[in-house]
Amino acid sequence: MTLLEPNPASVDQRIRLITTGKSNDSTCNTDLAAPPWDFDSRPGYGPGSSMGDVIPAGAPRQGTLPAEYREASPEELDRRIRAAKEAMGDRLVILGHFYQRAEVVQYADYVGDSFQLANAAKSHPNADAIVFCGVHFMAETADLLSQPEQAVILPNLAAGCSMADMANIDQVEECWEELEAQFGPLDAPGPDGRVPVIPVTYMNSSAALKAFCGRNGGIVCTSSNAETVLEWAFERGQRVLFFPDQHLGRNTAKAMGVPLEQMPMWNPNRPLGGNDAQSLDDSRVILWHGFCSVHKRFTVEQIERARAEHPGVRVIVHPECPMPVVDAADEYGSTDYISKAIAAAPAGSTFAIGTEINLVQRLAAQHPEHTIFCLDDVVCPCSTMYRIHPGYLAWVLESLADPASTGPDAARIVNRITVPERDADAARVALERMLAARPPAAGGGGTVAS
Ligand code: CIZ
Repeated sequence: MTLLEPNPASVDQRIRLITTGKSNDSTCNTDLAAPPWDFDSRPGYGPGSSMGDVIPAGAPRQGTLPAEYREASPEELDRRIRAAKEAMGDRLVILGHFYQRAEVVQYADYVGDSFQLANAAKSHPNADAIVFCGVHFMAETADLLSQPEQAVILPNLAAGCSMADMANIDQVEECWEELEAQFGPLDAPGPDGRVPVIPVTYMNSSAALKAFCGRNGGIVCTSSNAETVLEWAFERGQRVLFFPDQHLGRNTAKAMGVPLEQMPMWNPNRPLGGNDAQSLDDSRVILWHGFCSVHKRFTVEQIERARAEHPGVRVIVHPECPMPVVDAADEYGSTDYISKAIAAAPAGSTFAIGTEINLVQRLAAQHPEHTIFCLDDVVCPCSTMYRIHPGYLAWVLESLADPASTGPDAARIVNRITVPERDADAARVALERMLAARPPAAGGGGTVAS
């Protein structure tokens, strides 16, 4: 990083230095210096890693943020957020995802990955409201695991997830029908006692897909427990349909010894997903054609450069990165794995990290005893996490703290996320199977075999 001013603590500040010419770094989009409400009325994921992804027609949009929040200074928003938080006391829990901007994370009662945060929500059954500073599927999971009377709030409804949007329920149901035509009844065990296909969805998916898995003998996984979950699935099924992230599915199955030839890709826009009947017959893991645009940015060349410039560097990447990047790294693992690996390292270690830049920059600030940098030197945060801004947080908190908001159904509560009843129970079944397979406490990840 070439800085003409001292290294700022937050990614937002860093982007501002770039756009005002005070840093020689680069960003993938200078619009990131603008507030997200500039994009609320425009279709698309907004600036950042997912800006090239196609947003589905029905994706939730955020209405206009009232002017008093758009026009407030950072100091005024800070005062109002703290006052509303204080007024709510124990009735409120604020959750901040690892990938969230520092300007928002500072108000969070808990900071973690999506599953840790959903569990944090569960551990506060008496709070009236849970404000999830993350993205839509995370708020849905918190709603599934919290009490029915608790309101889960997403400060900006446009904070979706482009990867989660790459598999929708209609496409997955069509795929299931095609697989049924291929393999016969999908709930009928073969001579070995296993059914033809077990559906596995990554946590980063809509509640409708989690419910699909719950109804069809399937399960949810996180990046921390994907291997345990695949083992669970292989005990019960001859093969797995894994959605939406092809990379997590491929990297995990490969580490378990599944040959690449037995992992065909399912493209929902093509008959039989673009496969022939034989390759589906021979398959062990059918990979959905989805990916994360944050992790797609990491390359083998970046790893080679980090090693050339920092001899002895430890390269850790997230399993949502493409396979060649995971193979070239020293280790791979979930956000929790990365955080714990850094915390456990001897002082003076150097880390090149392949995951979202807000987390990398926070880890660098929390661990001045190490040198920690993002593999990608272009500053390009997650587009959808970026949609949460202190202005939205102030708005949702003041709505909650308003005396008119006396319960979850009160008129002043804004941006409540509720999983429809038709999906909630089945989605919980798939989540409970995951918990029974083994809680994701180990952090996931591993060392890349040379
Ligand atoms: O589950 C999460 O929060 C994400 C997005 C990844 C991870 O590794 O924690």
